[in-house]
Amino acid sequence: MNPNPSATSAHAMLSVFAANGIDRVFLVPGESYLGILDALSDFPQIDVLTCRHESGAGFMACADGRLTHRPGVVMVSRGPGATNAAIAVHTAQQDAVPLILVIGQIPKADLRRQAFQEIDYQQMFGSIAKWVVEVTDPDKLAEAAFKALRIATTGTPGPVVLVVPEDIQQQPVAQRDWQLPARVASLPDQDTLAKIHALLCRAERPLIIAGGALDSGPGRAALLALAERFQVPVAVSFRQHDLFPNRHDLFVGDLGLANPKDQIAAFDSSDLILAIGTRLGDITTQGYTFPSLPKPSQTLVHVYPDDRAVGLHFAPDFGIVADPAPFAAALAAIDGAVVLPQRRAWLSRLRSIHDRIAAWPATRAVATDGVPFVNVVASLSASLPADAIVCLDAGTFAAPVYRHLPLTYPQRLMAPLSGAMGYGTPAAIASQLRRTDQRVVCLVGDGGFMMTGNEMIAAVDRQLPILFILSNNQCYGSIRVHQERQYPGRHVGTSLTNPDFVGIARSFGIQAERVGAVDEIDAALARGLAARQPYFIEVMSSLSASFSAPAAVDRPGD
Ligand SMILES: Cc1ncc(C[n+]2csc(CCOP(=O)(O)OP(=O)(O)O)c2C)c(N)n1
Repeated sequence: MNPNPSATSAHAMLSVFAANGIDRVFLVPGESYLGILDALSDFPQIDVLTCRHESGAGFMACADGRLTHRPGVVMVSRGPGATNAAIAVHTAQQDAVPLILVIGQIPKADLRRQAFQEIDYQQMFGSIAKWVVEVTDPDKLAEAAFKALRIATTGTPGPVVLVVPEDIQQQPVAQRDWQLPARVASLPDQDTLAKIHALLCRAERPLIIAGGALDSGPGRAALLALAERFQVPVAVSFRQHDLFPNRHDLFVGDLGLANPKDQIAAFDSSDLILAIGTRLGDITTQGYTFPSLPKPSQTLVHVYPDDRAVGLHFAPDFGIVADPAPFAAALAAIDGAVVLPQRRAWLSRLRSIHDRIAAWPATRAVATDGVPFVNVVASLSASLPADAIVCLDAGTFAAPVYRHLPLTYPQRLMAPLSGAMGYGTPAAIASQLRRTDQRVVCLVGDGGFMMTGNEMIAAVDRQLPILFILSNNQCYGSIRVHQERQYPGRHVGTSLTNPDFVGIARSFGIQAERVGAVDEIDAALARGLAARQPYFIEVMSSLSASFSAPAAVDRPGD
């Protein structure tokens, strides 16, 4: 019993969270953090979503952090709970989204005795978390929570692990006010801005690579203004399709897992790259080959709010540690934009490559082994609500979404940069909880659904009108595609025996139907999109269709 609930260390921690905008936590309970759980009952302003697996809870927190730019908070028990949650720490790190993983720990006196369910989390998460802190003084718990918020959201956003031994959670402590300071935008000096402006005016073949740090209202607006002002083509970084309107004349594609060689060669023939808000990481740079290492052949301006990311792989001519949105806005606002006539030919070259890639392949084609999933994506594209949030799991079913489904914000793409299976369903739950007025559509494979599909029950519990579309090809299809390319005819470990997915959805209390032929797709989607409650469509997908992707696809879409 806690005689003074307003004055325990757990309350102090939650007060810091609440004071800094945390209004939801995702958790699987555990005996190692009963004190924190108990304190949560004194914080009605914090919504508690109880999950079925820590990976599901963690993915939800990743998606929530991505949408709000505040840390998604996931709470788990020690040992088994923490190990289950590890995938979220990795995903938050790869995706650059703010996350706080709160772990209950064994009692302080038993630390490092290899006690029951003990883990040294510094060792476990040290290489993927931005900060791991084990708090052993109850007085310091609120301070640690404050620093966790700060570290998770600054520089390159990412995961922080906050470990709290069970016996320091309900200790009496003084309550202090830990309020994050308002963010002050960092901008380059006027002289540097003027130089970059001059570069832009002189460039014949400029290219903007826009990255996730532009994911905000001001970020999108500034990017659009800058691109239009100077008529600069825009490519978005890995899985950041919704940063720039995909039907805009200046949109020339995304940098992902399946860019054809001629497109990358064309991008690389640019004479100026403005890499704004991107880390210029592995996939965006096509395995660190575009632009060329270490000194790109064109002028490179790299703008990112973290000095550890700017110029990390590529030596830029201008490496600028600054907030990308005000940077782009300031650049667009300078008087005297010059647009050289040569830009027209440059743009049309990039656009024609993009148009070729984005064109829908022969849809309505019928494979003999099921429905080519590209047909489902094509129909979805035609009927996609203007505010749709498309949540994707990992798998080959997702390839047509990345290539062919044009999005315009507020339409959003929620797909893990980590390529983690199991992300889609929990991301859909978190997205619909956060964006109650938008339409959430979740696309998931039979493999990924069996990892975290149980979290779908939250859609029933909270009456979330999510449309779930499951691609059932009875296979870990993406891996089968890799196998066929590297070890033709040998299929160890990729065939799946599946349950009755429609039956599962119905047993959850969800309306469900099965699509077994191409001509059933449109009507099923119409019913699903019209539903005001969760709706589930199982598509009996063709596996063979995954092998006949357009020639431009070099790698399947994990
Ligand atoms: C957690 C996790 N485990 C394994 C993988 C490797 N992997 C990538 S895609 C894939 C198969 C996905 O299968 P499914 O969900 O059925 O979709 P499909 O590729 O068949 O469309 C696997 C196993 C991964 N990305 N994430």
